[in-house]
Amino acid sequence: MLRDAIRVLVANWDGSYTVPSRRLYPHQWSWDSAFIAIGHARWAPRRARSELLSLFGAQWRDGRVPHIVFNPKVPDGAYFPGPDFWQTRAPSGTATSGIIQPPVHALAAWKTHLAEPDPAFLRRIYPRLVAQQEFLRTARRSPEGLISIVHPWESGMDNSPAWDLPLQGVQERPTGFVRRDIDTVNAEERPTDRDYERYVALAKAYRDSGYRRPGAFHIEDPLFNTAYGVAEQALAKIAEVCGLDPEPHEREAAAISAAMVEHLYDGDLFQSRDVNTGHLIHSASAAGLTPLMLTALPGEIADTLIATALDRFALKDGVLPSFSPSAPEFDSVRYWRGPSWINLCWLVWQGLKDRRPDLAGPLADGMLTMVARSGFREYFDPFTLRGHGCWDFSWSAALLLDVVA
Ligand code: 2M8
Repeated sequence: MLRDAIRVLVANWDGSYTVPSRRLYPHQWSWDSAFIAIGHARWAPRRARSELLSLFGAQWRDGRVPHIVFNPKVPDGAYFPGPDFWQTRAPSGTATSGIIQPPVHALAAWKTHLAEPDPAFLRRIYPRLVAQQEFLRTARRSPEGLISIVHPWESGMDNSPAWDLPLQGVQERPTGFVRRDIDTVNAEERPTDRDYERYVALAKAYRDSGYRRPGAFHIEDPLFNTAYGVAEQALAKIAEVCGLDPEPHEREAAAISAAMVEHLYDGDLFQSRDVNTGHLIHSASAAGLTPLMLTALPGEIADTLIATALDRFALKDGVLPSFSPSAPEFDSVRYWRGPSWINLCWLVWQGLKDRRPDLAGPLADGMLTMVARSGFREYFDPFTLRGHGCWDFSWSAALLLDVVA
């Protein structure tokens, strides 16, 4: 299985970074590259460093790391929405999107360094990682101290049922675009056409504001905020290696953790908050379990989250669904509405390793079992373990290498 994981990563390598999958996602994606670097670190640390440096090569002047960096050699129209739609470039000249994804990159940089210590790499990437966080503080932080996203694609969990309610406010029905995703993958396993209309409408509105003004979708998401906090935890360690003061990062990590507990915790699970209405969006998304990664999370809240994971997400069985099967919106095959994803399992696994090794073990076994049963698929039916979405999906391979290391 390990040899197959490396084979997937080699096949998807593009010279300095890795595509998530050759046909469905033929460019560089932001949080994919972070997860992929974590896997590369286990067998080819040089590739892990290259993966991250190549992504940050497309960082914008304002510090944002775009969610897609387009490969100019890939024909226009191979992926929608492509460069023609986003109409923007990084200072390096490369065409990119204008939205972002969860900032899991500092963690990836730290894990890359742990696999093969390289202070020069850390010194090079540290200011870029800090600028990425700085963008979030400047452009996306609310008075409550939480970081917001402006598009479902920014959450990484595109069609999560948690977004059903806020998306109802998007009435426009843009026409004249052609989806490319359903050329490769069954339409029942992807977001609906109505979802896509809303994605396009939101992205257009944000683009037309010069990638500045949040619109109808303006959300504080627990996974994104967790990633932000985990980045500060990692930056504290990186700063120390670079001979810098870790304290501001430690303070920031504690502050985001406290803000999340105050504003996003519903007593069972962390929820998203709609900035436009000020209300929590009550859903049963596994994103709400990821705050287990925050070291400053109070012990009793971690215990409650674990109880929720056992009760509503069948954590003991080791195959964590992306949405609770006991909720009416659950769908075992449709993308982020229920299937089990290796990256989400991995994030929760990270949060459990120290707190509850007895539960982290089965979760690691669950990831191995899914892949052993169905290969390096994009996502898995949490009951039958059948694979869905594309084949030879990079982060499924990469994170597997980390799990078994
Ligand atoms: C999916 O998102 C893209 C848009 O960014 C898409 O559906 O085309 C999501 O699963 C996202 O989390 C992931 O980063 C991306 C590439 O794997 O695909």
